[in-house]
Parts: sequence; C-alpha cells; structure tokens
Amino acid sequence: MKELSSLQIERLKYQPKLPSSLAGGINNLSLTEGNKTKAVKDCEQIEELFKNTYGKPVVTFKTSSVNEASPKRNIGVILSGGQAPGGHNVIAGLYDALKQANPENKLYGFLGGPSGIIDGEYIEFTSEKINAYRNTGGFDIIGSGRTKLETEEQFQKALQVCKNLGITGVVIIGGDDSNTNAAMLAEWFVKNNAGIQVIGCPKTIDGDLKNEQIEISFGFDTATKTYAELIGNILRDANSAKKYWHFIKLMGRSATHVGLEVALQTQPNITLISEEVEEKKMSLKQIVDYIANIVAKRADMGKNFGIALIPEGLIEFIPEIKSMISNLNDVLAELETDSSFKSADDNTKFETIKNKLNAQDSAVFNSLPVLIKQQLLMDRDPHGNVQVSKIETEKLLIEMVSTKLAEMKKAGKYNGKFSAQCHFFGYEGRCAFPSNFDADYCYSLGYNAFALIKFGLTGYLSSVKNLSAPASEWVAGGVPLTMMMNMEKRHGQFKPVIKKALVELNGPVFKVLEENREVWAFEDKYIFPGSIQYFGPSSVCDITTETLKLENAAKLTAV
Ligand code: FBP
Repeated sequence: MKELSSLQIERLKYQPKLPSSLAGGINNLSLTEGNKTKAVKDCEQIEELFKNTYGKPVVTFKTSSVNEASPKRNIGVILSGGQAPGGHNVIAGLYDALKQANPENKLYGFLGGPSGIIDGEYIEFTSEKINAYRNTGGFDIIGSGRTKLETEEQFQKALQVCKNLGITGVVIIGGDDSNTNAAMLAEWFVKNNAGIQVIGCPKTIDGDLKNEQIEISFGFDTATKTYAELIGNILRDANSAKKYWHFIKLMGRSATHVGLEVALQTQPNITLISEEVEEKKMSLKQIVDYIANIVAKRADMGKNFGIALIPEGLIEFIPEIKSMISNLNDVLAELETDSSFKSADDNTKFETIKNKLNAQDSAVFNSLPVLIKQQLLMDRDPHGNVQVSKIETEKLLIEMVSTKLAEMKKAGKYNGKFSAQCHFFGYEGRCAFPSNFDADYCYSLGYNAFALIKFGLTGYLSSVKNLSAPASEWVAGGVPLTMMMNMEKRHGQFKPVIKKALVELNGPVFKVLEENREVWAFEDKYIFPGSIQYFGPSSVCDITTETLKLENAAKLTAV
C-alpha cells in the first residue's frame, strides 16, 4: 500500500528559500529599530490597555559578521484559527532557526489551538516529526482551534504550563483574532514579569491581515490559486455546455480580497465585492436586480449561462442587513444564558427576536427566507463573529434572482432560461500543498519569528516584506502588534482587536475589476489558470498573486 503521494515525496525534499539577510545564519544577525509607532485608531484606549507593549518601533534584520552565541531556550508554538497553506513550514522554519541557534533548544507544539497552552496539551517536536511535514498543507501536525485568550484564569494557566516546560517564548500563528490573542498574552506576560515573549505570524487565506508593514498573510497565494483553478474549470464547463448559471460563494469572512483576486485570475461574468456593496449602500434588492439584468442581457445574446462570484461575507455588508446583524448580535448576547430561548423551536425563536429588534431591523429579519434566519441565529464563533461560511448566500441569491426573472418574463423583459448551480469554495483551498511562494514565505516567517525572540522582542508580528522581488531580496523584521489595533464591538462589548484590511475601492486591484467588468459580463473573456505548479519553469512556478503584484507596483509608483 502507498503511504505518501508521489507529489508529497518530491515536496518533502524542497528546500524553501530565505531572504539573504537571514540566510547568513540565525546567530549572525543585527537589528535596526525604526521610529516609535502608534495604534491605527483609538490610540488612547489601546495605549491604556497595552501599557507595557504599546508604541514599540518597527524593526528589521541585517546579516552581521559578528557571531552571537545563543543561550539555551525552550519555545512553544500554536496554530490558531482557520487552516491556511504553509502553516507547517512556519513551524519548520522556526524549528530550524531554533536548532541552528543552539542544538539544545526545544520546540513544543501546543495541541488544538490556543486551548493547548491553557490545558497543557502539547508535544515536543523532533527532527523526524518536522521532516515528515515539510512543504505540506494543513495544520494537522498539531491541530488548530479558535479559543479566545482573554481571561486572567486562562493567562495564569498558560503561565503555569510554560513554567513547567521552561518555555520563554511563544509563537502564535494566526489571523487578526489570533494575533489579538498574541497581543493580549504578550502584554499580560510583561505586566506579570513572566519572562515569556510572544511573537505572532500573519496567517489567513482571507488576505485581510495586511497593512503598510505586512504585504500579505500567508495562505492567500495558494488558496486563491486553488480556487482559481476550480473556477477556471467551471468556466470551461459552462462555456462548453452553455446551459447553467454557476453561483459560486468564495471564502473570506469579511473582506473580498479572495473574490477579487480570483476574479482577476479567471475573469468571470459577475463578481460581487462586499466593500463596494457597502460603499454604494446597495440593498439586497438592488444586488438581485444587478445580477438579473446581466442574466437577461446575456439571454438576449443567446447565452443562458455564466458565472457569478459571491463573497462569503456579503450579507454582513448589505447596509440594512449589517445594521440588523449588529443589533441581532447584541440581542443574542443578551439571550446567551436564556435556556428557554436555546431550547425553543424556530418559530418561537424568530418571534422572540422580532420583538426584541427595532421595527426596521425586525422587518429586515422577517423578510429573509427561513433557512437564512436559522443560519443567522447559529452560535457566533469564540471571537463573536457570525459564522458566514454557514450562511448560504449563494442559494439566497439564486432564489431571489429566479423570482425576479420570472417577474421580468411576465413583463416581457426576459426571454431566457435560468438554470442555476450553486457551489461554495473555501475548505477546498485551505490545506492545499503550499505554492513555492507560500512555502518560502512561511519558512521565512517562522525562521524570522525565532530571530525576534532571540533579540528579546515581545508583542511583535513576524514580518517579511518586498515580496514581489525574488526571495533573496525579501526584507525580514517585526511589527508591533499594537500598531494594528483598534476598538471594536464584540459580543456586545468594545474590545481591542487587530483591524481587518478591507478591499480598497480606490486601490489598484479593484480598479482592474472596475475597468473590465462590463466587458467580462458579456464577452466571455474567461481565463483558465490550471493547477498550481511546483516544478518547472519559473514563469509558472513563481508567479505571485495579482493582488500582491498590483499593490506593490502601486507602492513603488507612489514613492
Ligand atoms: P482565519 O481568519 O482564522 O484564518 O479563518 C478564515 C476562514 O477560513 C474564513 O474564510 C471562514 O469564514 C472561516 O475561516 C471558517 O471557519 P471554520 O473553519 O471555523 O469553519
């Protein structure tokens, strides 16, 4: 029986590239400090909450001719939140740096996400274990979870677990919520003189953990290429059979970076961008009209087929629904301990909600199909987010567009045939073998995280920049986590969180869609990207995303 796929056997041998500043060795580094930093918003509140870790400078590493010995250290690592391709390589990079610094160093992996550090569930990594996971997708090496770290009791338990293992540094690999955890833990450890540093690594396929200092979160490259391959295949199927409209929901909890990137890679007929819907204050009805009009116009051209990309988070950006969900969250937080509500049937639940919401929100809630109402009442995740991956927006839109087209038909404004298929692509891309870009980037982020620990830093996010250039020219360093924070309402209360980067409607990436979508809607300029290539010519193996290419090019022009 086969134990590994042929691809995995070859990928295990791949040696990820490091920036030349790090390639000289972990003990041959010097650190340069930039200016003091401040939070992206709500500075006073963030400074008050992070008295010990606020305002630190951005730092960068250079190779140094001086070889600095490294004292023995034990480090713990946590994979947190949704899976993203390349997580295993972050751990491999961290492990290699730590062993290179001092072979007696130990790396512990906390199991099942942040809860592992609280409950003392861990493994000690060996070279054998690490080698079996190099360049593979997934987070299965230690598992992941979404536990929010915020209570005194959790911090005390984490401290005790770290003390028992002699751990003086913790690396949290996660998205905005997980790195908020990292910032909280870092602050608490300093405040309590624990002698434990905390470093984050920017992960999420959503691509929304980015700013001036973080060009992209890892996983975005591989996940979008995976979705683009699948969508390219569907485009070709639709263009062959010419009988279906495919409505495809794409992951990305809030921001539409994934949808936008995939649209640029494949050029489908319709791409909805949540941020634009919000900016233009489009109602659900207007969105439905927009889609139905394109379907009808294509039908007039004899084309009863097409592809529409729907962002996962759309529903939360439609102004009337956004307002309703925000108030619904407060109502649900209030009802959290009400056991009679929890055990009630759907109709009783809907009635209770209707009575607790104001008249306008109540009308919006009521206007939604039962299925969507049920999905909106599902538990929030531990960070207070609506679980949008479980809300079937693609089905909602198919139903509403279908109704609209039937009305148009009656009025003599549509004479086509609308047969729709729905898809949801999300989980398909989160554990793919990391592309060469993600394999290199992740390994560098992990290696760099240890460098930040070695220089005594805490409350920092591992950063590797200049990513459009070859890996040797990448710039390694660190960004204070508090620099990315602001206050947001979660579970009915204002909390410090890392601000999500949404699609910028005046940014270079959205502009490409805006300039082309009229043509793409009707002229079928489909592109078929095919699968990610790991071996072969650089022109197919080393391509970055359109998002990274366009954003970095715009930064260069601005300079
Ligand atoms: P992270 O922000 O933790 O990386 O997770 C992102 C994501 O993949 C979203 O796109 C999606 O909405 C969510 O995770 C799904 O979560 P779950 O894996 O818990 O179903």
